Amino acid sequence: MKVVRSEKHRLHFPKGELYGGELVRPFECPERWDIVLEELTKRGYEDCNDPDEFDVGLAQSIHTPDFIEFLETAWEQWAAEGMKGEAIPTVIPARRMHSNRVPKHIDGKLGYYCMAIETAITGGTWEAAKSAAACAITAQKLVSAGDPAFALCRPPGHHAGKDLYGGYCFLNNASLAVEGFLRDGAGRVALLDVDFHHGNGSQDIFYDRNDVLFCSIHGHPEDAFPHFLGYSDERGIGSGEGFNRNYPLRPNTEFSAWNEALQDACRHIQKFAPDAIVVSLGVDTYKDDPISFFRLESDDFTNYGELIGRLSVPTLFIMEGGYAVSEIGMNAVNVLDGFLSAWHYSWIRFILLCFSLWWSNTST
Ligand code: 5XA
Ligand code: ZN
Repeated sequence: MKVVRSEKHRLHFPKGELYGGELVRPFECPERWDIVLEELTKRGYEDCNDPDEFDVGLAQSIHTPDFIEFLETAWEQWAAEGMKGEAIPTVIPARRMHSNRVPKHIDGKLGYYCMAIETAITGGTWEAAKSAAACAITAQKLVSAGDPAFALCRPPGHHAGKDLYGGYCFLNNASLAVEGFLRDGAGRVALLDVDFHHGNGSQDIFYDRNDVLFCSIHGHPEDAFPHFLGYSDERGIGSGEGFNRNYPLRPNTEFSAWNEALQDACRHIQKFAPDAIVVSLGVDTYKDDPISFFRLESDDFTNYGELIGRLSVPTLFIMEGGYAVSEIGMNAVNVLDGFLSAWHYSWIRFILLCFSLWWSNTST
């Protein structure tokens, strides 16, 4: 399995995140990336530190052009207004306020495009976001060419909707990869989101589509971020009806219950018969994650990686969340190791089957 990564992620590192009424050091920080890479290197994963250029055309197929332009220019406009700190909105279009008119002033624009204000925009944010998207697409191409791959994306992406940023996300890396597969000839793609948080952005992007099956296992929105999406009755709309599956789970959920949800999602994926699977791989389901409430142990990550590998479908893993920094590498790479053990085993089974068919034909 190849790992695609870019050092440009370091260009995005806000000093502050609004958490518990205080401006704290963001949970989503560059060390997360370093520790995952360290573990990948230790376990011998093949490294590709040279992603292709950001593909703006592909990005425009899932994000609106005005949103992309906003991300590209937000920092400049913020600085031009003489703002001293990092760009964070102060007003959001809430119920009964217009949410369809884009304000001219950057403070209003930030509120218009933002879904959660913990996420600051800085001078390097756009470059970093583009580099994460480029990693996802480069890795997608590797999978299309026949090898499983892991895109070590930072910043993450699954909260970014058609025209929304927040939850540490700007461009939806996993959804871009899905579009990449379809553009390269796939007929159907499954997007499996195992991050602790609901992938509201991915759901938003594919909600009316029947060529993408979206399954997400996450903290119940009554209890967990992003709070306003992720209920089990959100099943898709129009021709997308039935192609969106949410598995909201309650605080302190342990692996056995979590894994039942995953098994159900895998059954639906099997029935859908996708040409490729994109996994939004967040490891904030870990028991000691500081901002989440599931109870998975490190070995559980290996087990569920195996389950995904047993689907025997070309698979791309995209890094999302995970904030127990010391364990993020072990947990993420456990999933990949588990996946690979099942994946290699399924190839051996396939070769043995071909051999036995050949043997029975030649001996009769
Ligand atoms: O998957 N999403 C995250 O890990 C970000 C959650 C941000 C909560 N303020
Ligand atoms: Zn998360």
